[in-house]
Amino acid sequence: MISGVESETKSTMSMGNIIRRARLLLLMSVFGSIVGCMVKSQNIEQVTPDIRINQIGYLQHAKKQAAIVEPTSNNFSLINSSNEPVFEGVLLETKYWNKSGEKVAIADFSAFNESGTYRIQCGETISHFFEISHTPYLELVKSASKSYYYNRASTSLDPSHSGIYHRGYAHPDTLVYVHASAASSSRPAGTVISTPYGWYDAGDYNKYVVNSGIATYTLISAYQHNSGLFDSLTWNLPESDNQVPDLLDEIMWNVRWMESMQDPEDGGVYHKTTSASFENFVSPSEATGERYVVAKGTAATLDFAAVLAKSSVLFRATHPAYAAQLLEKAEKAWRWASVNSRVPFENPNVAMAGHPAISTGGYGDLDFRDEFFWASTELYLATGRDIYMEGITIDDFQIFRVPSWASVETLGLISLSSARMGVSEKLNKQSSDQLMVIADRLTNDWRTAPYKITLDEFTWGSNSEILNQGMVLINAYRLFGNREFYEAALSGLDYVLGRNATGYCFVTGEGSLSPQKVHHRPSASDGVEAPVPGMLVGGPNPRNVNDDCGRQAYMMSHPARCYLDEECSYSTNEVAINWNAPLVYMSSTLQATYLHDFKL
Ligand code: 9MR
Ligand code: 9MR
Repeated sequence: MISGVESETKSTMSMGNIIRRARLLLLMSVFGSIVGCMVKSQNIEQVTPDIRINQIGYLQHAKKQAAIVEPTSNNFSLINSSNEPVFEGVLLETKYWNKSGEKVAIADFSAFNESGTYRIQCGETISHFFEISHTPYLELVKSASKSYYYNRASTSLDPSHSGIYHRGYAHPDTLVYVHASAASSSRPAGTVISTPYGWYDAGDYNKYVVNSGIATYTLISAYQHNSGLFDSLTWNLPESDNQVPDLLDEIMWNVRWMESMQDPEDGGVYHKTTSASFENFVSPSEATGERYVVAKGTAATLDFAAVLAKSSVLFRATHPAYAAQLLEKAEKAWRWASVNSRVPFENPNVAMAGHPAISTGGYGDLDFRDEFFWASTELYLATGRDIYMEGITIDDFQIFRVPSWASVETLGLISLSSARMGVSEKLNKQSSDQLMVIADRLTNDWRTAPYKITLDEFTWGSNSEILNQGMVLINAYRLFGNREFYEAALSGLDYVLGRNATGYCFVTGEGSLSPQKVHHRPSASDGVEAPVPGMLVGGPNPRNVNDDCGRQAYMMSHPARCYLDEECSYSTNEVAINWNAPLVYMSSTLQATYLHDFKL
């Protein structure tokens, strides 16, 4: 048994894994000597990546499933850390998944609910170790949340809060030019403004309002839906001693930046703070290209309005004066958007008035109905003013979509359906029913899928898609109490943590096989082999691989396996704030809901 563990090379193991593994070996040797006389499992040949497990672990009294690829036996067993079988099961029907080109069978061990460290054996193969406990996701909640600290702009990271990931001061963003595309009479092209703080968007060093919108909303919701959990957690931030929960400190860091993106004169919001083009793979403090705010747009302005309105509700009780300012800014943004209701964003791709062309991320969108709906709901919930109700017409949407940066109407739906006060019974019911429609559809897909997951299409950031599906499902569970909604949501977490067609746990520093060469400039330039921990990579995405590592590098014929752990692979191996946010949301909500509803 131990030889299987040792066969894994150190170079594929992150620091966290090494420490965890060392602890486990110690535990096993102590435990092993006590129960050494018990019967041992026989014929275990090889640790296989083909038993796809949630590599972090499972909740003791919830659904527990692994996926076994091309199983060589119809039976499986659960083996404890003393190498004894503790549970035997029969695999569910083997199904072929055309998205991965694999035959897969589910091993369901939900009936086994004793805490401990286990592996799954099938035929002569065995999986890596995983945990079964009441709290397998607590550490994940913290590391996924802390990733935002590591991506902060306008700061240094000192070793006492960042350990080996410390870095020098970078991106003050106090000298930012109003780009010609954003010029107005009170702020002509070249005006210097200050837009400090915020998080780097992803593997790049730019800050985009649209993407900050959904990311910040999702973190705020994580807090609002699980405040008890977050009030008890801390992850060593510089602000950890200030009596404010760490997640709220982190959210404030970004909201401060968002505030600075509004033109105080007219209320319009610039699309992004950016360098003219993507910087090289250098450390933050070496990425010193001039910074600009670029063109105002309807999507950025409405997303800003939604997030600031929601933040004002969040901070109303503890920071009333600040909350009032946020609401004023949100309403002012709304007024700008009401007049400028169709201003799309597009990169200014030619030099203008002595300013360079801009080629960084687009986050462009042409349809603003969803942004209007979202902003109206948040403004209505924050103010109670009927004028915002006029924009709330649930019937306008034929279909509410799983949220993404470009599709935000369902964020409003979640806010409306979870509001305890200030929403009419009719609106509350209408919005809950719409969530139920999406949840039913996802649950149907989940029931029949070979991997028992809700994802079947792989677009850029597919890992966030399955987690955003989960966010809808868990909210439907919160409203209707249908246990299958919880289980389908949980399968999304299982998926990103390893029960998927690549065998990767897609969160850096977690699990037995996790991404090492992420497309993340700070990780690439810090001289530390392991990437910054707690980051979710984009995941399989067959559509956009052309320009990065070349098509031939990918398994193009199998979308669900079209993933590459290489630095060049921004189409599959980048990280982003809007992808990590649903990881924070899901890990915290699934964990807290479990402790509240299922723990016996
Ligand atoms: O590093 C950039 C990444 O953050 C973006 O998501 C991606 C797509 O817009 O672009 C990356 O930058 C690449 C650029 O588009 C083309 N030249 C190589 C750059 C770094 O790999
Ligand atoms: O997540 C974005 C994806 O939906 C788009 O298809 C893609 C190309 O425009 O851009 C992605 O966002 C990137 C952004 O433009 C720049 N920072 C990195 C983001 C993640 O790759």
